[in-house]
Amino acid sequence: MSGGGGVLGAGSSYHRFVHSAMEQTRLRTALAPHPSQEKFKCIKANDDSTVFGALSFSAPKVRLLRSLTIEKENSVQVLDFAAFSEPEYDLPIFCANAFTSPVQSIVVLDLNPLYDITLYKDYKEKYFRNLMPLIQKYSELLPWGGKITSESLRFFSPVVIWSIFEPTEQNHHVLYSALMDYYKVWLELADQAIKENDASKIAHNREAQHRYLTWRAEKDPGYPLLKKLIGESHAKDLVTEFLFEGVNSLGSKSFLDYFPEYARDDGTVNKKRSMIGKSFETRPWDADGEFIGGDDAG
Ligand code: BLA
Repeated sequence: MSGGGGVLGAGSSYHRFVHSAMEQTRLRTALAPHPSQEKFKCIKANDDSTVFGALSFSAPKVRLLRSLTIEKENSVQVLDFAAFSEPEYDLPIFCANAFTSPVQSIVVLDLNPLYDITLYKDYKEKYFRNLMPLIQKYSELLPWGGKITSESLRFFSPVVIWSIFEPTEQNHHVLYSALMDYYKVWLELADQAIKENDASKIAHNREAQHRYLTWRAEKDPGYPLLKKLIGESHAKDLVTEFLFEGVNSLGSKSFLDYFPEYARDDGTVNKKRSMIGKSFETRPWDADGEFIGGDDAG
């Protein structure tokens, strides 16, 4: 029950996840080190008690598979693990983010859809129709975390696990199991993915991924902590060249091209995370993955 013990439990479960996820990946595909690996393998924090772990690879069909862990003994534990396909595939983005302090763990685990599934029904059919049992399995054990930055919902799927819970061994055991279940599903989808040949569809996939990277590189909730731990310029490098690598190469549109509602009168980006505010007190999808939270926004 003690907070410290819980935090240690969280750290070991994040490392165990990264280790097992890499093992599962190697069983299915050939990983090559990503160019960003060399530069970021030894990130040094401002204080000696914080340890960073960074890994990045590419593989057939996979443009970037990267993992960041941060551990500060008896204080915080962070996991940021993501996988992005090559633009020739419209695969969802594997997204596992967890921030654990002595009092709580904040978790987002999802197969982030490349396309807004309320608009792209066929995309939803293709990927999410069959995945709904995943969320039925976890929605009680890892309950909806309450109000959330409204803009974030656009990047989430109906199987998203958004949860805030006490960092106990037991809860982290469940989280580990969910992380592995979701990652194995992503690996299976990657296995089955068929290469797109239509240039306009490939361009569409590329832009959708770039829009996602642009959002997260600018508005990720982890950024203030990264700045505190390694300083502003290193944090910026980590975000643009490692965590969301591709933001400066996959497309040329700017944050404000994609998200003009953040424009200030002087043409700069509004620093607020959200223009709409937080909403969605309860899970805004039903058991069939239909969005039911529409009226709640705003
Ligand atoms: C909080 N992290 C949050 C919250 C979300 C996310 C939704 C709750 C606050 C909010 O509603 O904005 C995560 N948001 C996401 C993700 C997406 C998104 C994954 O839009 C994807 C599209 N979190 C990390 C890392 C750190 C981290 C790497 O993933 C630290 C290095 C920290 N997250 C962190 C902290 C909070 C948080 C400190 C609580 C403080 C806050 O809300 O700003």
